[in-house]
Amino acid sequence: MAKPQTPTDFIQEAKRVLQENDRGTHTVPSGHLYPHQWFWDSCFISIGQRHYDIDRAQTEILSLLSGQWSNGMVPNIVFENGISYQRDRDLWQSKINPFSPDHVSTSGITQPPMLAEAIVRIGDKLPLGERRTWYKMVYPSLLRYHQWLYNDRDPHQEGLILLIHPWETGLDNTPPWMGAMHDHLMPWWIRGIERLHIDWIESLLRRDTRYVPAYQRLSNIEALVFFDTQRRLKRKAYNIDKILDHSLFAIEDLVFNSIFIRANELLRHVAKSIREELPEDLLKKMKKTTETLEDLWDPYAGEYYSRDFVTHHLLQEPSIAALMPLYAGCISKERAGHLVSMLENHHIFGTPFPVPSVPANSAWFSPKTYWQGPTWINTNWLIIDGLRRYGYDTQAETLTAKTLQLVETSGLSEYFDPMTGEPAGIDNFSWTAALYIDLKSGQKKKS
Ligand code: 2M8
Repeated sequence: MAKPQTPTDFIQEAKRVLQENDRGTHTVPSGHLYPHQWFWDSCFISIGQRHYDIDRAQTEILSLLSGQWSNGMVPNIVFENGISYQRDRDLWQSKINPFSPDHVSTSGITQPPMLAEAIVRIGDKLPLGERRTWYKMVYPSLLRYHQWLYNDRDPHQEGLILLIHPWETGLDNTPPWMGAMHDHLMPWWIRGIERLHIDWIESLLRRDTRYVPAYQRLSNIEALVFFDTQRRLKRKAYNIDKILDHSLFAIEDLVFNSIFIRANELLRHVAKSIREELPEDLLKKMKKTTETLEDLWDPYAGEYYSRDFVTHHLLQEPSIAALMPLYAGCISKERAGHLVSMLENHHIFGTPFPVPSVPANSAWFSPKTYWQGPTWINTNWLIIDGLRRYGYDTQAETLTAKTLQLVETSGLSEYFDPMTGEPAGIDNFSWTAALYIDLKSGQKKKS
C-alpha cells in the first residue's frame, strides 16, 4: 500500500493499523512481535478508539480487566490462547498464585497505571447517563487495583509504589534501572556469562531480535537478567513478601509514581461522579503519595529521579522520567518551569524530533536503542498533557504538531530516531496509531 499523503488519509491509515491488530475484544501492540494484550498499550489504544468506536474502546478495557487478579492486580500481559503461545504462558505460569484468574492466563507483574486515565477519557465521550453507567461498571476494579498497589507495593507505607521488574516500568531498559543493574544487581552467573562472551546463547531464546535489528534492543546480557528476574518471581509464586526477601530489583520508579498520582486524582473524580465515598485510609495514602514525590527531587542536580526502595538513594541517571512530574500535576509552578526549560534545551530534550527517551547529553543516549534514546509517541502524549496542565499551551501545541508531523512523515512505527526522525522498532504499532488519532482530534477541536 502506498504511503498516505494527507493527514485525513493518515487517520484512515491509523485506523487500518488498529483494525489489523484487533483480535475482537482486544488489540495487540503489533501482530508478530507482541501477540498478546498489554496493559498500558490497551489503555492508550482505547484513548484512540474512543474517537470512532466508543463500544470498542470500552471492550478493550473490559477485556484487560478480565485478566485482573482477585487481589486487584492488573497484569502487564493477558495472554492469547492457542497452542502456539503455550511457551509464553509457561514462562509465567501465573496460575501458581491463588489470586490469578482461572479462565485466562496472565503475567504476574503490572505496568504503569494508565487505567484511570483510559476510563475517564472514554467517559468524556459518553453522554452523562451512559458515563455514569460506565463508571459504575469499572469503578470496583479500578478501586481494587489502586488498593492492591498500596497493599502489595508500598509495604512500609511510605507513599511511593515499588516495582520489582524492569518490565513493570514500561520503559524496559531505561538508564536508571540498567545503571543499577550493571552496578550491583547482576547475578554472579550472568556476570560469568558476560566475561566469557557467551551471551549469544540468550539470542536463541529471544523473540524481539527476530523482528527488529539487535542493536535497537536490549543487550543479550540485559535480556538474560530480565528473564532471570522473572524466573525468581515465579519461584516465589508472585508473592510479594517472599519476593522482597530475595528480589533483584526494588525501585520506586518515577514514571510509575507520577502516573499513579494522576491516576489517584482520576479515581477520585470517578468516585465523585457516581457518588461513591473512597475509604478514608485510601485517601490518606493518596495524599501521602502526592507529597512524597518531592522526596525524589535532587536539589543539586535540579531533577527528579527514581529511588532505590531499600537504600533510599536516588538513581541519578537522567531519562525522560524527569519530565513525568508534569503529568502528575502536583509539583510547583516553579519546578514545572524548570522541567519545561529542560524540554526546550537542545542539549537535553530539545532534539530535532522530540522528545528523546534519554536526554541527548547523557552518556547513555543512543538514538535507535529502544528506551535509551528514541522518541516514543506515548511519552510525548503524557508530556503534552502535562504541559497543558501547567498552562504551557504554546509548548503543548508545538509538541503536538511535531509529534503528528513525525508520524505522518515516518509512519506508524514503534519509536523514532530523535535526531533524524527515522522510524525504528516494529512498524504498524498500535499505540502510535491510537495516540496519533487522539492528538489529531484534539488539534482539530482547537482550530
Ligand atoms: C515493551 O515491553 C515488553 C515487555 O512487557 C517487551 O519488551 O517485550 C515495552 O515497550 C512496553 O512499554 C510495552 O508495553 C510492550 C508492548 O508494546 O513492549
